[in-house]
Amino acid sequence: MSDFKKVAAAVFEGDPESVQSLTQQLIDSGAAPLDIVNNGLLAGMDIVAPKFKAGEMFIPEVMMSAKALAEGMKLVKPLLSTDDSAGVATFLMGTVKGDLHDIGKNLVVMILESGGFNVVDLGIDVSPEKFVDAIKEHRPKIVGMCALLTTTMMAMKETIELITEAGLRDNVKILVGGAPLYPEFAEKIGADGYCVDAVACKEMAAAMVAN
Ligand code: B12
Repeated sequence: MSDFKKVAAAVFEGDPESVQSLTQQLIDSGAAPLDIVNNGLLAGMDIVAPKFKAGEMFIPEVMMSAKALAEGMKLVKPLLSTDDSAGVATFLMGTVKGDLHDIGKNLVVMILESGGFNVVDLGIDVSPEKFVDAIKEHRPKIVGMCALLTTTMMAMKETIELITEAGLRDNVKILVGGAPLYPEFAEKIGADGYCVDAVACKEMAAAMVAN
């Protein structure tokens, strides 16, 4: 089994200690941080997802996998090269109301920070009101919203409507993401963009602040 596959297997098994030591071994052997994320840590979640869907894994086990993945991410985070191309642009991020998924959001935050963004992470289950208050407080250039459930996707629309009602829509660009989303949905709810993954988000956000 390759070293990346061993990390993936340890994530799937929900074994934080093994994820830590195997990730450290990969780092010590000179593996690129993003390869460790994509081919090791996230590859582990790719094993979890279909098993959860098929009812072969249950919530506590998935939570253990998420915890194991987070341990690996902690080691990789400081190694992601940082550049300051985004200047000090603030990116406000949150998982929308009713939604507790944060693995993908946390990854996007990590990659944005490595791209020089000052990220204010509001966490999970963020109400439209909280997004609006945070825009007033932090004056971000970009607001990012994450949803993983088809039932919470509409909270993004609600949030954009409240941002508009508060007179703040012209002050911010809005990016949306999460597994069930697609570009036409982003357009339909009035977002400025959809990104399929964390690296695409960093690139789109950097282009937005450059203009
Ligand atoms: C892990 C997981 C959980 C964990 C979450 C742990 C955590 N801390 O996040 C737990 C066990 C808690 C959980 C709970 C539930 N889950 Co769940 N979960 C998943 C699972 C297996 C993996 C999600 C994940 O982390 N993927 C890995 C990350 C890296 O991918 P990602 O999130 O898509 O993020 C990437 C991109 O989308 C993008 N991106 C993400 N966010 C953003 C934001 C912006 C701004 C941008 C630009 C881009 C971007 O970049 C990321 C990195 O590249 C998915 C299966 C799946 N296929 O997605 C189900 C899944 C999302 N869950 C599902 C369900 C049903 C639930 C529950 C309702 C189960 C239940 N019966 O209680 C609850 C809901 C809880 C709630 N209210 O939110 C369903 C949703 C079905 C649907 N159509 O809505 C799925 C699809 C599983 C399935 N049935 O197939 N879940």
